[in-house]
Amino acid sequence: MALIRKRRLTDQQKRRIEKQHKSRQEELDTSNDLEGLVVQHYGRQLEVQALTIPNPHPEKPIVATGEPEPFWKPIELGSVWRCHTRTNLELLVTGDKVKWQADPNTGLGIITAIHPRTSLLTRPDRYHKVKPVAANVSLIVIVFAVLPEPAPTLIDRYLVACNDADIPALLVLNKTDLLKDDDHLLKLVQEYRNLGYEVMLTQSDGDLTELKQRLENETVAFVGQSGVGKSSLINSIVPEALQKTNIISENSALGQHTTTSTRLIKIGENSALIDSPGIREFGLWHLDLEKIDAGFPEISDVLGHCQYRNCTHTHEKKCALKQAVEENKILARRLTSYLRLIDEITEAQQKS
Ligand SMILES: Nc1nc2c(ncn2[C@@H]2O[C@H](COP(=O)(O)OP(=O)(O)O)[C@@H](O)[C@H]2O)c(=O)[nH]1
Ligand SMILES: [Mg+2]
Ligand SMILES: [Zn+2]
Repeated sequence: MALIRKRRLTDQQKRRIEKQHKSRQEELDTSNDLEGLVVQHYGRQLEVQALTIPNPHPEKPIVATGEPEPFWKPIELGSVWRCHTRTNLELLVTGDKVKWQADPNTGLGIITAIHPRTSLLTRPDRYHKVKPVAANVSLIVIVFAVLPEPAPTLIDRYLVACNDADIPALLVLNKTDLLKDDDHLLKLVQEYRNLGYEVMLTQSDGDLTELKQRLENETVAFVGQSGVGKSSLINSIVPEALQKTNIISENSALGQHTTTSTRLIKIGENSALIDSPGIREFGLWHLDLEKIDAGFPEISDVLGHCQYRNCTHTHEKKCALKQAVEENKILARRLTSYLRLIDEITEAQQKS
């Protein structure tokens, strides 16, 4: 008995000492690490952009005259490096801010640590596991357009997803060149503004100064139905991004994607755009029932005030939500949206 206890203690001590040793080692190893930004990831392959450079910079090996020049990649600000990660790190994604080390002799880097994330966009993989897609997105631009005619339920759905990801949303009505005077869409714009959402009106080849200013200091993701002009807008804002526009037979229609990578594109000095097929599908993934309520703040305010606790807000005579609609406190359209989303999710849950 005593023996066992003694051995257990020793094991524990050993582990503790090892742990202390390891963390001290890591501290030592990482004290000269560089700061970096993950600008692209394909599965476990990562590309990191150097945000700082070592001081002093490692010196290029000198070779005797006549000898071939060895490989050498200087560590420059903004240079992009293919990197591995330390095995103890969680799965990293585009947008992650990291600590890393560069090896000029190989042109490869190793990521040693990850900085805390301010946000994380995820999506289910084909095995229904949650996969991270992009980190540190600070603004989601929901693009809709005069044509194709927007489905307000879809916009509401995006808003629910943004709220769930805890990322502010900016609504952008694009293709305003196609707006008619007195267009019903202007009413829709006003409705969202009344609900407290930020809405901008744009035309892809028009003056985008206001939008560009709004994107300053943000890491942005553009979402929205196909054909609304996301790629066109992105091309106008960051011509370097070179988005393909208007390819109707885009592979995604067949459930495939031309690329599975998620990349980060700088917009000027302090802003960035993160783009990937996964992000384009943002908001269309499965949502949880309890997240719907939170995405409709004006409805959440009234929920719980119905006569019946299990009120379906449809046929009941004394329903607080329906009453709020009659009193113009809630838009009938928003209640319809809300109930449709609830229905959809309840149905999906019954199936699985
Ligand atoms: N009239 C008009 N057409 C636009 C505008 N922006 C984009 N388009 C057109 O709408 C179509 C779809 O644009 P695209 O950028 O590919 O949309 P995405 O699917 O959201 O990326 C293309 O034919 C564009 O030329 C705009 O502001 N006004
Ligand atoms: Mg596009
Ligand atoms: Zn009710």
